[in-house]
Amino acid sequence: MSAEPFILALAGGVGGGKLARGLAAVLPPERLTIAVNTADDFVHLGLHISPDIDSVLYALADLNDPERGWGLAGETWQFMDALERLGGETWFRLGDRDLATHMLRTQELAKGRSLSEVAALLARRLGIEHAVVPMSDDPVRSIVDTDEGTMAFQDYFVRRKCEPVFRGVSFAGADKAQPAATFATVLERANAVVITPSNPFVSIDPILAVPGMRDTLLGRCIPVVAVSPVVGGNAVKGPLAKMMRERGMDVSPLGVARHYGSLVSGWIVDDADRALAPAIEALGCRVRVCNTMMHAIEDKTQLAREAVDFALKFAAEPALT
Ligand code: FO1
Repeated sequence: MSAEPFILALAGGVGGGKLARGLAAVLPPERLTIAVNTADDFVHLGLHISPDIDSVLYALADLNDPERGWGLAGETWQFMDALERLGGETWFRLGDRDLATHMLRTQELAKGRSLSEVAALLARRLGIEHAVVPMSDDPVRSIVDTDEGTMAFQDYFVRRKCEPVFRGVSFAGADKAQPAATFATVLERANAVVITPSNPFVSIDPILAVPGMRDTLLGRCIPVVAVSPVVGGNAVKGPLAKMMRERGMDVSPLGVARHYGSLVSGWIVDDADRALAPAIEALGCRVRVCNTMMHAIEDKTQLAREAVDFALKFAAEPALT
């Protein structure tokens, strides 16, 4: 392991942004790249929306709204109110300040720039030095399979508030997508990968569905450390717990570990799930138990330190027999 290890982080929405912020606090730009899910993207009201890219950018710029988990702090909704009055679609909330991001992205894409170039432009303009790269510059879209049939991701996640019974998700366009150039380069250079505590089904699996991603990760034989997005077993609220229950999975770090299989070599689980460590180790993974709840920046930074330290120790120790 080089003295200056290079970390590749895989991130989705809310949980991804929090740990990305922590990683950016402990690693300089030359030692960290964050690859982000784009399968939540969609064109809405004529604007290209990239929710997970924006969640990560806003988190890195300390502009995100911590209560909502998405969009900007101090946001106003005049545009939405005016659109409502005109009978327009307001189920997907676009704040007045957030609108600027979508407008700029849509304009740049219309000029022929790639998602990667737009992400880099926005990062630069927001004063972010760390590299935030889309998983692909080609369109990949999560199509959610439910008891009511298939639906586009934002229709399931936002318009229907995840009410339909979750049956699975496919990734339209993944078979023809290429990893974004920067992502492919970083994948070859990284000394370790950190999978942030994002939704496995709709934030991390789309990244892994990009052709060659999973094989490259496995082939590189580098530590892949993941922070469990589930804490405290069934006590977990929110869409992920419901999705896991509807897939008949244990709503626990063990259930998530089984989902990722041999791709992840090291799990970080919360103190609340310490009792599950042996069962996860029995899958052939190493386990580190610590606080994984991220509220203040100190939590994000401490968890990032744990993840990087765990990944680097890994590389130092012989693989599990
Ligand atoms: N999530 C919601 O639950 N309701 C919304 O109205 C909503 C609007 C929105 C606008 C911009 C953006 O970047 C994200 C937004 N999100 C909203 C979150 C988004 O659906 C999720 O962050 C991801 O797609 C899943 O991680």
